[in-house]
Amino acid sequence: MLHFELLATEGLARRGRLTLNHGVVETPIFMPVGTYGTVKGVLPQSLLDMGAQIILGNTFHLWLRPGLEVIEQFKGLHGFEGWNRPILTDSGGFQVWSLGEMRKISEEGVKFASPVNGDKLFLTPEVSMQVQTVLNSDIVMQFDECTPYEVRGHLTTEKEARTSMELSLRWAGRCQTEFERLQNPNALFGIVQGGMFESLREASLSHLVEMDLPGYAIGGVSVGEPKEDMQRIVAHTPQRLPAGKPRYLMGVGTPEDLVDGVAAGVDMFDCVMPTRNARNGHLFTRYGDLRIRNARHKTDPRPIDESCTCHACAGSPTGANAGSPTGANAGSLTGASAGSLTGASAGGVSRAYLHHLDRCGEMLGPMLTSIHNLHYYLNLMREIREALDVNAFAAWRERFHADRARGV
Ligand code: PRF
Ligand code: ZN
Repeated sequence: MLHFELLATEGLARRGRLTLNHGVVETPIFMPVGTYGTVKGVLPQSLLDMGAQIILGNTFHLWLRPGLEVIEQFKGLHGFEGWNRPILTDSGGFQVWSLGEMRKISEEGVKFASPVNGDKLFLTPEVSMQVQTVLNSDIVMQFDECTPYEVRGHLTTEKEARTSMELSLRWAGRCQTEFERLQNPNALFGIVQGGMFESLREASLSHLVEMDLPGYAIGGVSVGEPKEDMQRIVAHTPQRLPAGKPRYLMGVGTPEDLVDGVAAGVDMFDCVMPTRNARNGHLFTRYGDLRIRNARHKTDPRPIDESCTCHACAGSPTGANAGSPTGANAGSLTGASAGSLTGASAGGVSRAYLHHLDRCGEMLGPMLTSIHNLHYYLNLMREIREALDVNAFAAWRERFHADRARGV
């Protein structure tokens, strides 16, 4: 089941509402990545607090561990991981592709050795649909081949990209047949491939559109190509997909990439960047990026981002501190926090403290920075939705770029 409603548009940008079996998703949306059935280091309650509406899971990883017998016992991924909102699962196509030399692709599917125990496994479009049916994810991705940008130093030729794209199209057909045979009650998305070639992208999408799937993704970008190539494909493809169906740009990207994607007509994004970068001390803020490992933060009493209302910056995801017009948040971080220790809620933490946690390898460090970065991404999308609601996205976008260039 999937229902998509367009609420407003501004240029190619769209404000929409997606209704799935486990709930409603306001678009444009960012989807936190929970590969193994966990958004690394972040409590499900924290995800709700920061406004996450839908999260990702991975067919490939969950098939290997814990395996279908375990997840079946919980009637799917929602019950297993304790998340009763929408979930999207990737098909495994991209993940087996990422195994590099360890796999062998044929018409039938992909043979590979399990990175967990070396078992020989065979992932096919049918198996991917069977696994995703057990996972009971709200959005099921087709099994595809992500066309590489280059292989061993040579750029993928148009002929190679066509062969790969056509294989993905045949696999899309097999996915649709199996998805229907299994009477999966959720929604199957097709994935546009075609490498860096606009003509191939158009051929791919026109075949997928003929299949009349409930939603479409743009795959095969952010695979090591120069930024200009990604921007060229993102500017080309979304607008050519059916207006009445959701559009999902897979595995992208930086905050700037998301804003450009929305401007090009994309509704949904996922990326490991906010969580992976958080674990490496790379933090996103309204005024640019910050490296918490840098020695200059050693004694800095300020929060990561003074305008942020996350658990790490404000102590309260609802912004009870930061929202205060008297600036009580800044005060609480520079010493006035003694008062908050007597109260019921914790205040935010300083850059100095996060720098210290990182230095000591304390697990609270990546937990807090992951919350902050995800909050930043989700809040970015919330601001975009609010701007689109009042036809002010273009103005919002200019301010976004000016703020990001200001520096922290
Ligand atoms: N295909 C699938 N998953 C993906 C991609 C793809 O092309 C990408 C490309 N950026 C990320 N995740 N199935
Ligand atoms: Zn924050």
